[in-house]
This record gives sequence, C-alpha cells and structure tokens, in this order.
Amino acid sequence: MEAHQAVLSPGGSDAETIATLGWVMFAGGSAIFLGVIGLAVYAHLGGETLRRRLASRRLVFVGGVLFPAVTLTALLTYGLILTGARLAAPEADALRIEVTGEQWWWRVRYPATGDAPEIVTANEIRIPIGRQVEIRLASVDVIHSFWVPSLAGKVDMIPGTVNRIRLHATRTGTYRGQCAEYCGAAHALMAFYVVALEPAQFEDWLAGQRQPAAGPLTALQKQGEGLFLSTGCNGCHAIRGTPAAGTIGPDLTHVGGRLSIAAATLPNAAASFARWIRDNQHIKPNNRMPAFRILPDDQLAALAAYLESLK
Ligand code: HEC
Ligand SMILES: [Cu+2]
Repeated sequence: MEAHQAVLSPGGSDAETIATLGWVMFAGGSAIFLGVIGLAVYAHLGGETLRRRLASRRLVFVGGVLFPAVTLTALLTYGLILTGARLAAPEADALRIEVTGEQWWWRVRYPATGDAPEIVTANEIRIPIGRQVEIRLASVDVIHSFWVPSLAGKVDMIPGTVNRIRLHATRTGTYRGQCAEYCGAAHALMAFYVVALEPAQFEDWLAGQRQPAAGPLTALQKQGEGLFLSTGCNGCHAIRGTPAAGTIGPDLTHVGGRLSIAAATLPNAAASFARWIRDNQHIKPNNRMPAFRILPDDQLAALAAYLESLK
C-alpha cells in the first residue's frame, strides 16, 4: 500500500500552504546565504580600500540591523497572511471528528448526527475530499502530537484541554500520520492512516461503520467469537452487536476492515492478529494489552479468523 508521508508532497490545502512557505523560506535563505558568501569572497580577494569600505559603520548598520529587521518582518507578515485563515471559524458543513491520543494508539470518534449513532474506531481516519474536516484533539495520559505531514501542520494533544486541527484534503489517497511528541517507550509505534475518499465513497464507508459487527459465519469464526467473550478480551474491547463493551482498548467492531492493526504497526492480516494477540509485548513493548501467550495455536487461529471477518 502506498501511503504519503511527506511535507513536500501535499495532498491538502494546509499542507500546500506549508510547502509554499517552506520553499519561499528556503529560496530566501539560500539567496541571503549566497549573498553573504559572495561578500566574504569579494572582501577576501579585494584590496585594502575595498575592505575598509566594507567595514564602514554604515554598512554594518544596514547589513546587520536594517536588512534583518526588514527581511524578518516581511517574512513574518507573509507567514501570518498565508496561515491566517486557520483562525477563522469552521465552515458550516465541516465534518467533525474527535481523536484522542492514548499510549500508544489513537481513539477516533465520529459524533452522532441526527438519527445516526456515534461511531468509534481506531488508528484510521477516513475523510471526504473537498470538504473541511475539523478534528478535536485530546489526550487521556501524556502529551501526544497529531501530524499528517501531507495534509497539515502538527498540533499537540494535551491532557485536560482540547485543541483543534483542520484538514482539507484535495487529492484522494492514503496519508500516513505519526505521533510527533515523544510519549513513552512505544512512541515510534504510534502511527495512523488518514484515507481521503470521494464524498460518495466516504458516505458508504460511514454507513458501513454505523452497522454493528457482522455475525460469525464459519465454525472457526464462531469459535473465535466465543473465545473473545470468554478469555477476557471483552473486558477491554467493544464489538458492537455482541456483549463485548470494554473501553480500555480500541473498538474492534470493524477491525478487519482497517488497513493496519496496533496503530499502523502490523498490516491487517489473519497472521498479524494471531501474532499480535500472542506477542504484542514483544511487538510493542509495554503497551497496555497483556500478551496472551497461554492460548494454543488453534485458539489463536480462531480468534484471528473472527477478528479478520469483522469488516
Ligand atoms: C487489559 C486490556 C486488554 C485486554 C484484556 C485485551 N486487549 Fe487488545 N488491546 C488493548 C489495548 C490498550 C490495545 C492498543 C495497543 C496499542 O496499539 O498500543 C489493544 C489492541 C488490540 C488490537 C489491535 C486493534 C487495532 O485497532 O489496531 C487487537 C486486534 C486486540 N487488541 C485484540 C485483543 C484480543 C483478541 C484480546 C483477548 C485475547 C485482547 N485484545 C485483550 C487492551 C486489551
Ligand atoms: Cu508519541
């Protein structure tokens, strides 16, 4: 799967602004750098008179005080104008999403609208292109930072407060995000995906997410569901449509339909589920899920088959 994660490959209007600002700064900085080097070479090669002229008080004042003051003020003004739209009120039809950072994964909520119930998912945010998306960012433990380089700048998630970030995707695609504030041992394994879809596709996906989990079809999946409810998984995980209603870990109602498991740590596949259940403390040290090393292989296979079927 190709996922963009680069400031210089923007897929959204905020990231385009940041990329433009970055290039202008780079070009300006390069021009000044070359100018200073040029002056130094000129002074080195030039004669005594030239050097005396370059050392005049007036030139020192112009080059050392006036020039930086004017240039920096201009750049600051340009930057504020370019990024000022971020302070405006959200658009009326903006899509609202809530994302909470937890060591070491992302809880994602699409609030209830009208008759449509709330949706809770994890580590993957789907959005429509061409529409403003306002995300409320919170944390339940330490400071995390929400960063999808190809879509927007980064905003910290601070316990006890709610910050906001707006995404405005212009190109469909899969964009990788990463926690950008050191938040403990598994910080590097706290990533996620933002999938930008055509609006109609997005609505289809949303309607699917609103449905409770599909019941198990095969005998293996049925065994998996039984194990899920009897080995304690349900104490931490919810699967809508079953008695499992735990809230400590990610909601697994449609986990089989996500691109990855454990915050973009493993690709979504039956083998990954089995590995995660047995070896998660090895895969993501100190994460909040205990490793179920006692489960025999056939039970792991049943759990994996069941989880993978939850599209
Ligand atoms: C003590 C609470 C707890 C128990 C019990 C528990 N889990 Fe978890 N589980 C978590 C947490 C927390 C995470 C998130 C880990 C991370 O990515 O940092 C998680 C992650 C997962 C994921 C990845 C979800 C995703 O969206 O990426 C799967 C799948 C999973 N658990 C399955 C199970 C199964 C199956 C069981 C029972 C055998 C189980 N869990 C028992 C807390 C728990
Ligand atoms: Cu982090």
